[in-house]
Amino acid sequence: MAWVATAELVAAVSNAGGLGVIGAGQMPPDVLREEIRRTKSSTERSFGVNMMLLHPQIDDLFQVILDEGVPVVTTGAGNPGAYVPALKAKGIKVLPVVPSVALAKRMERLEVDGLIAEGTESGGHVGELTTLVLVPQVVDAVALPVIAAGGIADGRSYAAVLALGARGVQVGTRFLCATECTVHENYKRSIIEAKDRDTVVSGRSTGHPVRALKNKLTREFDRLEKEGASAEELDKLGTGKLRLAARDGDMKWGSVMSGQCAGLVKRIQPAAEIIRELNDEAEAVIAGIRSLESSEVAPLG
Ligand code: TUI
Repeated sequence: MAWVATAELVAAVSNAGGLGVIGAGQMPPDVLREEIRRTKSSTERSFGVNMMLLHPQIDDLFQVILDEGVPVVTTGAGNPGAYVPALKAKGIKVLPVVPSVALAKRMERLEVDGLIAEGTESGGHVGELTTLVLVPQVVDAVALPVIAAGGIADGRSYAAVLALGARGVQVGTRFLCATECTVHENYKRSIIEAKDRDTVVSGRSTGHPVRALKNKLTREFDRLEKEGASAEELDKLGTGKLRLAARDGDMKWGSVMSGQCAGLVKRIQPAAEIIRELNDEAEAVIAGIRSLESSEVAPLG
């Protein structure tokens, strides 16, 4: 997300063996150009940029991507069909986020390189289906590699989505609490203190539902939605609110976007340590399941 996945975090993730992804979100084009350049100066490794397709200057942002020669582009909050040919012509790998099988199939016809199947557990802009049901249906529907997203914060959920057929994971909320993540410390503390039911989805009536930690802003959203406020009014209330939370640390009126897995995030730690823990835990979980097969309590006999 913009103001969250900035060059510092992206370079740290890529340097630790992951694929760091800059969140272009609501960034102006010149700020995105600067983030890409800052990332390139901090890592020799591959990295990506996530393009939020509702951005009012989305054409200009894609021009920045083409000019700067980014290795990987992921897209969110819409259908990136119009931009895929130009990206592919430049040799840029394209991985759209899909919330449904229908969009997954449409993307496969455009010959994208892979898909990110993102369940509604995730933070920010969300679809309807859970990761548990979305990932296997997308895996069955396409021949592309599928990355799972939404609700993945530890080695158990990582192993679980591998079982569903995913080839990798996209992790958001846990990296909010990476040492290198530049969000305000209030944001990190709110994630660490969050419990299982502390997120809510606002703005369903606008067509752009967003999951965030419950606060005064989400309650005001609820109130206005119940009163039948227009999509314009609601969009206006949401504008600039992620920045307010991430940069200014306003946990009351900022949009503290977070996945439902915030309750699993316990501490601030370096990105490299998060990646190591995820890998080690997933391996241990998979080994544990294998050992169950030969034990007396094997569920399948
Ligand atoms: O995009 C995200 N997460 C985000 S975007 C964001 S900033 C924002 N600003 C204003 C309004 C809303 C959000 C914060 N977090 N995740 C990827 C994602 N994409 N989740 C769901 C989708 C999605 C939804 C519908 C992708 C495609 C889609 O297609 C509809 C269609 O055209 O078929």
